[in-house]
Amino acid sequence: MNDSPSPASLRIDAPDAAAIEEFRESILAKLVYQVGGRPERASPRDWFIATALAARDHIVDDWRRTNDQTRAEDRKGVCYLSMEFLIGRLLTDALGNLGLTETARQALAGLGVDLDAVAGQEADAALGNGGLGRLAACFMESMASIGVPAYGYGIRYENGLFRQIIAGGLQHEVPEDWLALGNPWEFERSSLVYEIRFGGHVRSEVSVDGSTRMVWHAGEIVNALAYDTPVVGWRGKRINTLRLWSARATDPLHLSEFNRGDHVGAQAARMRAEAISRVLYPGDETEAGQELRLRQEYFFASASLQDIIRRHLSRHAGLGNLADRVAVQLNDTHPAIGVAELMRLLMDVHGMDWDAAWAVTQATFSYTNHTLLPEALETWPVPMMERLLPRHMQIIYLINARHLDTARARGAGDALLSSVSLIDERHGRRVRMGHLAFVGSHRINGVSALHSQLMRDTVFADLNQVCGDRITNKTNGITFRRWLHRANPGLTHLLTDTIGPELLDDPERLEHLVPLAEDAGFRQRFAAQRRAAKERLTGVIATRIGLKVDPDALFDVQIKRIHEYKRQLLNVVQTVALYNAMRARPTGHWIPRVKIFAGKAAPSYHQAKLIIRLTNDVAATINEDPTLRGTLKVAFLPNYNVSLAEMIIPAADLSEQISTAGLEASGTGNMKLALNGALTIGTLDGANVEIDERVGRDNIFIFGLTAAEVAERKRAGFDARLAVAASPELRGALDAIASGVFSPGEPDRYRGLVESLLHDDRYLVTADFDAYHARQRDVATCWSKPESWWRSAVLNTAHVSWFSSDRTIRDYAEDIWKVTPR
Ligand code: 26V
Repeated sequence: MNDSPSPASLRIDAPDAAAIEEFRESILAKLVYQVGGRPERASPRDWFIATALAARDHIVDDWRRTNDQTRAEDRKGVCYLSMEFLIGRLLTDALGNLGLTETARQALAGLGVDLDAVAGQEADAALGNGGLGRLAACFMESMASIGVPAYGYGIRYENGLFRQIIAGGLQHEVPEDWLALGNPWEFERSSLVYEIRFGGHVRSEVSVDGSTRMVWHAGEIVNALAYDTPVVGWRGKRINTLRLWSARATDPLHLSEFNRGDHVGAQAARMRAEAISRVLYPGDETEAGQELRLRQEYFFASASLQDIIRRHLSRHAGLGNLADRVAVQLNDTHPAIGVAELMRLLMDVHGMDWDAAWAVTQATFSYTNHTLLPEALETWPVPMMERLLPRHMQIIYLINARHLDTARARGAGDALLSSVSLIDERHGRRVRMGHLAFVGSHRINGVSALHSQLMRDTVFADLNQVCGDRITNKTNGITFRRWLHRANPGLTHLLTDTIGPELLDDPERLEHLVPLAEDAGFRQRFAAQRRAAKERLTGVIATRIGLKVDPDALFDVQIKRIHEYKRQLLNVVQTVALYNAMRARPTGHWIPRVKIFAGKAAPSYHQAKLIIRLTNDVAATINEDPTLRGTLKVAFLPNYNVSLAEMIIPAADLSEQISTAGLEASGTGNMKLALNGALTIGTLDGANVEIDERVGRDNIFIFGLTAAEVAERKRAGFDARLAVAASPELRGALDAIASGVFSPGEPDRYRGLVESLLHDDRYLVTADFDAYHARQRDVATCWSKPESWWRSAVLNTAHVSWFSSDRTIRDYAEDIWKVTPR
């Protein structure tokens, strides 16, 4: 796991000898008394645990101080409910934000230990699939950094996202046992336990005061146990809490069964209960519909809301003012059942009447949508809901009845009513979780300007009309601490040396780089940083897949989940077209290029897995072809995760953001790559549109159909065969793939893939091919003029400060949460 080739850390912390000595003593004490090791025999893993525990000591006091202060001042706080937090490694993050990196480096050096090697020992916490989970992690860091009191609430999965192994070109999934060697960052809160109920039935019962209440007699109870991880803000400003729930059986062992000799049966209930937090669902944007997934969603939504209510009641007499003290953000529909759960808690447990409870609920929640893909919009079968959550189903019916009354009063007819109903009656009765989140929230947001507009125009048009304009845009952002300062310390040094260390606190200063784009000396220093990062990545490529690549070649990078709409296939087909052209004219002027791919496919997503296989097959053929003399190489790097992203991004020259327009909600990798000075080749989709506006058309390679044109093509009926017939290069590439040039042992391996492209090109790969191929030629031309390439690269870094997640969070704080950062 030690694969962190990062160079020297940022010199923002100038430690004195005493601090270094103190930290060294602390590490040694942790090693001896907590790890139980000895310095002369300690493994790198032992040193990691000892260092993390020493760093943790620096956090704990500030953590308590932050919490005490927020409570004393009774500040409003944010609760960010998310099924996923893709946080990655924490040691360098914590040390960096505490200003302790140099202290730790020198403390360890004195013990003959290298900090980077130690940091490389940490398991990557992959409690998320992709963009949505990583956004939650960036938001947590930004909230702590700009001073927003916040709790992140989620699930402590025992197994995070699977580890991807590529064998014979195929993806294999292996469980990721990230907790196996211990997790020094988490604190088990054994006193924070909530009961989560499932099943059973509901009865209305008369209480002693004569009032009637609905009482839910559950069939099954599971405990939720809290684990807290501190989230350290920049310069230690605030320390917030990431609170993750772990499922525990209420009755771990049926002793009578055990004593009767049924040792397995005696543990069955426990296995069933604890399965809830066993594993992260690995499909992003694919409909799961699995009962276990619904159990996970309710489990964490309920535990989180019970915790929020308990914390509120520890300081307030009632729940009527809940929304004044806390804003609850729903990260996609995954926690949307929380709308019904909060209603249940307010009414059935705390005795509020419907109208008061509904007012509190709507004022408390807001909802972020992250995708408009129909297959990713969650719905649950009504019978499953009735069986698992009978009281919630009643509440959802009541919410729906009132919601439809309002719509009718505003003049809605039958068609509109069935479109805005919380129940989809079209294919079996199903609860629409997006609708539930929408009506239960006072604000609904999309994650880029285009995406928010498409929400208004398409999927949520009717609801937005009936509910009064509630949709707002909050374009995503990324934390610059992780994605620039830590991932690319070399470039960061160059920037702070040139425009001053204030940059670390004020990213808008990046604009001061604009005149430097005209300075040949600066461009050269900028390019030298890239060259060093590429040199390091070259080493990683060699050790991981045994491929030798030239660090002077153009590094052309597409790193993200493998999905048809993201169009890795377009990139691979273009690679084949380029290969054909190179072989046809071996003496032509070809710039050396390395196509780098990385990403995981959902285990059940066969088409995505086939695309991985094709990429590896194409790579194997191209990388072995002597006629190319090394000018083109293709690398598929296995097991893409946060740590691998941190190594690839500083080394990328070209950033591939080529989704079918209208389908990528935002993208955040696009921001990370542009910030590190990569030029984007992309469609006008998601946040690419806003990147384009900021960096300017001269510094980005835009191509392809717009979202409106895509909609029009689909409406008119698009025939891929005509597009292929009109493009000899596309035809040549598809013929090569279909006829087995890249799969000689099984010539028909990709025939079906190509056939399906010709018959139903849903993502318009063939429609955009020529424009993409032409733009790639422009890329090559630009690359061969270093002056213009590096001018554009500098201007990319200069113009993207707006994509800091600090800006995004300030926007949520002001417009949605009504909290004041400080
Ligand atoms: C859906 C499902 C369905 C059930 C199985 C598990 C599962 C897991 C995740 C999802 C939704 C994924 C949505 C998502 O990741 N959207 C991405 O969000 C990013 C942050 O806003 C954004 O940059 C990407 O464009 C968007 O695709």
